[in-house]
Amino acid sequence: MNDLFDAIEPRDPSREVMADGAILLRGSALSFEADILSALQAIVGQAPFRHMTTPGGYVMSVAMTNCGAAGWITDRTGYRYDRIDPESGQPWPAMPDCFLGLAIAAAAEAGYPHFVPDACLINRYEPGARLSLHQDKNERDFANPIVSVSLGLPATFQFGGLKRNDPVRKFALRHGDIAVWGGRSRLCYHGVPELKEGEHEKMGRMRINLTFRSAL
Ligand code: MD3
Ligand code: FE
Repeated sequence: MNDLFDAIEPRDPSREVMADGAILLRGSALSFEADILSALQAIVGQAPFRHMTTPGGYVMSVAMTNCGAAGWITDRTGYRYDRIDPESGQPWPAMPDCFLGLAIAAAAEAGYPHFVPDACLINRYEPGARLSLHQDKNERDFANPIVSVSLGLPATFQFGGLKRNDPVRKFALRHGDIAVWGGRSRLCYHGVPELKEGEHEKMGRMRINLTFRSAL
């Protein structure tokens, strides 16, 4: 059936199916690079990157900020979405139109035509930073996918199953790659092992990942 489909409509080489519901669109953000980077600069001016503390008392090696109606936060009391940035006491910066348009277009391309994000978590990795294996389950409705945009240094991404001990597969995520995680992949465990040392021509010594969510 897949072969028949490919014969009619040849597979787009920039599109990879990672798992049921998980689609990788290689380089899809590259044509919006300049708009994304200037929007990012404005967001970080209002809501700077910070290292949050987990409920267990660990300071995360990944620095984070948010834009949109809600932002993901963690502190000693737990993980949650909040409309207010706890550092400023103000609402998170608005979601820029170029972020919103990119996320909606990528989700539609991956087969989720109704996705409208209300939150964008922005992760900054410097060499050595890592995100241990976890599930994203603070969002209200898991029928909505998550869209991620990778910028800067390349990272290995670990993609597991519905149980923490399920085997993981590894994918390289590079500058400009967009991935959409929905359906049967939505609650899969995933993580990013220590970022390797390097220097990216546009982003310098870091990796930034935008994850668009329908949280509220
Ligand atoms: C698979 N971020 O912010 S993006 C996160 O590269 C997060 O910063 C990683 O995991 C990063 O929660 C990975 C890819 C990603 C995001 C969400 C997912 C993969 C996902 C949700 C479900 C399954
Ligand atoms: Fe995650």
